Amino acid sequence: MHQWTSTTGKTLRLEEGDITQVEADAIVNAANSRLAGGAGVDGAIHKAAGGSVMAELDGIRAKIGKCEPGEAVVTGAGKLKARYIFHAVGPVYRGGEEGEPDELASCYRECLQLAAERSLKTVAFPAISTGIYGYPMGEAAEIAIREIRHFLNQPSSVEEVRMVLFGKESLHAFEHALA
Ligand code: AR6
Repeated sequence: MHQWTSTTGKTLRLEEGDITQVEADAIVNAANSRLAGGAGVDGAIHKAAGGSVMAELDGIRAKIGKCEPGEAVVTGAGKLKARYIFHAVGPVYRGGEEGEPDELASCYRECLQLAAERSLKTVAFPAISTGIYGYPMGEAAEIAIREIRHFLNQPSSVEEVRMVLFGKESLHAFEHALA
């Protein structure tokens, strides 16, 4: 299954792809607490968006210090085909019993809330924490899908959420969780 529709006609869509190429009101980044950039999707997003995004993060860092796991900060999207980037900090997986599921769920909730506060219609997520941070794909997919469905069943401006998955294996794990 690639798509799910809420009772109110809002959709969650799963697709394989590169999130830097996606057109959406907001794109979510899988960042780190220092908001310092890095490898993985974080590196790809900064490279594609250009230096304005890191310059904005420098300002945010100067104000708030670091961003805790489960939280997210907002910047513009530079050269990407989006209005905003939501930089969400996922948990580092340490076995799953040290609060990681709640922190990961919080990333999705926070970003969806940020979208609603800005009256956005479309949001695209990567599979936060499932790369360098080691979260098992199947467990992460269950959490992401549960939180997105719950959110889309409530009234808000958000009409479509896209999970942009890097590779067939991630796509299949999310399809399995959605089914
Ligand atoms: N589009 C969509 N998904 C992608 C892309 C892309 N272009 N590139 C990678 N992925 P990761 P994390 C997938 O490691 O686990 C960074 O250094 C990837 O296959 O990017 O949250 C940060 O600065 C995986 O499924 O993020 C942090 O220090 C998913 O995105 C740390 O890594 C997340 O993998 C965050 O680790």
